[in-house]
Amino acid sequence: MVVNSQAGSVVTFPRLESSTGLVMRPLLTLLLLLLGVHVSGAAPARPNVLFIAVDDLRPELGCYGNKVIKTPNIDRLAARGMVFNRAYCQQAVCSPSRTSLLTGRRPDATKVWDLETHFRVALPDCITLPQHFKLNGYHCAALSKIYHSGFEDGRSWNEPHWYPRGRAVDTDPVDWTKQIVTRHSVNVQEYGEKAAPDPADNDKRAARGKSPKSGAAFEVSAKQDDELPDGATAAEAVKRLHALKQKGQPFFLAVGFLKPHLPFVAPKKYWDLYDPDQIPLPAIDHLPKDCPEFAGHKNSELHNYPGVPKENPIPAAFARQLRHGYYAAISFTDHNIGRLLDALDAEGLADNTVIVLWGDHGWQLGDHGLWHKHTNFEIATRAPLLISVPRAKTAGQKCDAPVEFVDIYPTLADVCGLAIPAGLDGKSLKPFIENPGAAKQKVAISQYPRSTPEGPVMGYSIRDERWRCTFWRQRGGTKIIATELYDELNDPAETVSLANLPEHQTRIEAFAKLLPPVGSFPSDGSRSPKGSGKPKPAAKAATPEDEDRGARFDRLYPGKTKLTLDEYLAKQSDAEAAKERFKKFDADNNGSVSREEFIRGGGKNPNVK
Ligand SMILES: [Ca+2]
Repeated sequence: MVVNSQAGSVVTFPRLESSTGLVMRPLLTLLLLLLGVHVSGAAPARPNVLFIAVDDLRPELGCYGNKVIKTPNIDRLAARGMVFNRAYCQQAVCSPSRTSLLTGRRPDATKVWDLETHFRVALPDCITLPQHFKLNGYHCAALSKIYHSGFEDGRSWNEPHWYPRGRAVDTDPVDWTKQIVTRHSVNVQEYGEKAAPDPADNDKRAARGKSPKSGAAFEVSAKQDDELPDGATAAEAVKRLHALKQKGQPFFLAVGFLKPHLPFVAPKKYWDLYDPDQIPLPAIDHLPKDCPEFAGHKNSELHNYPGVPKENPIPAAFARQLRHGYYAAISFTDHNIGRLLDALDAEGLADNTVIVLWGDHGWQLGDHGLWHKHTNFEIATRAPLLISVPRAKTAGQKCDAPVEFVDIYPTLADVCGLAIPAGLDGKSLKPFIENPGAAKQKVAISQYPRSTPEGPVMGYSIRDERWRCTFWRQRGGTKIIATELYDELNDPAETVSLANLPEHQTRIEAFAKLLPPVGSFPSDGSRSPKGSGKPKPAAKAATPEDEDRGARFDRLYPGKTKLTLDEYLAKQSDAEAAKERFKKFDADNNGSVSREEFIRGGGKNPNVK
């Protein structure tokens, strides 16, 4: 239905408050006619959504100006959509970022700042982005990594959440604390024999109570595309698109690709696309001048892969191999994305499908001497965001406004004509899709927790069009223990923090006014979309920080009475800080942490007033 399309409007789909809105449409049309509003043509079907999540992809893409990388398929998606040049995740690590995007709420609302917490602990009745589409009559399905693995959400989908390793994993739609696993026949493994972990070694580790070792950090794979998890996912997605076309119902298909996340495993042909000497090196290989040491980290995620040199910085020759692997893995993913675009064309779905592609956060490839994510720097927080809306007049353009991943939920609802639920933390980007030069008012805010000598802090990093200002604030308090300021125009590599210079104090004060007030974010589900749920039972609304530490120990480490360091780290996202905590907890210094030590060592959480 097109109702007096406004100048510059991209596309207007029927706005339905809920599936019951279908019943209302003839009445609404009659009302509009009586009011003299022009109603033209039959209502087109609501657009489908193809939602593509890429793990650990930084904007190292042709359409973002990289001249070496080969990403022809993502570039052709860019040519039919809007490229958001300054899109920022809310926290540069998988689960907090994905959870925030999929719930439309910041990490301070989801209470997911780590890799151990399900968002339904804090927001039991939250209506997720796909769930909102499901409630509006869409058929919703997920392939491979969408939520962080192990934190799936059965209420989001109409069918089991499929993974390429022989399983579908979901939570029970009624009781989200129950996991449901079903088997299917597509089961591919990542490594070839040489790079795979040694099963005998892992048996020995298991006997000592240690977690299994990973395979190598990279592999030039002898396998064919579809013998690797992402190739199998692309093949499944092509089949699903065909089936969804036959179904004739609007769909929301979420397809996750695991690469370029470590390990960098890609078929040889993608490695062969690059001469490693042509791949650019980081502009700076150490932390910025005048930046606090704890803003960085010790590259633990990378060091956990066998064969990676133990020292920092990573030796140049090995770093070059890793960068080569990252590029190969991106080109492999690009090829898989191309298969989805081809399938949309082949099925005749392209003209009625909104496509969004996002990487869950940025990635450091030795920049600042750092690898992987887990920081508040520009290169870890900035991630690709491409949105293609059929018939958009702005196709192929780029938008420089700072935007946030919490904006994706309201944007997709908006461009598909669904109501935008109350309580979301982001804003629809439709004005920018209609006009990339639209008035910009907002900043993007990312965050990352750290342990410091002065206690736990949350680093809030605020980005406007020119500057990045990061405040490290006490958890649950108001004290700022460190501030960083970067001029992204004149120093895009963030080589020096300007926060100590007197001429920038007024600017820093202005940024400080944008900090989330202490305790401003709700800790329960009270900001769930209106009418979506009942009052929360107190037990489930409690956050892990509110939990009794004994209960937390039992939840995280069921059946255990004491923990080795490896066992402890397996459930902690911030390895460096966690190692320090482990030492602190281990009061009798015997190399293990008992349940009692865990309870005593944690002390009172500063977030609990
Ligand atoms: Ca990730």
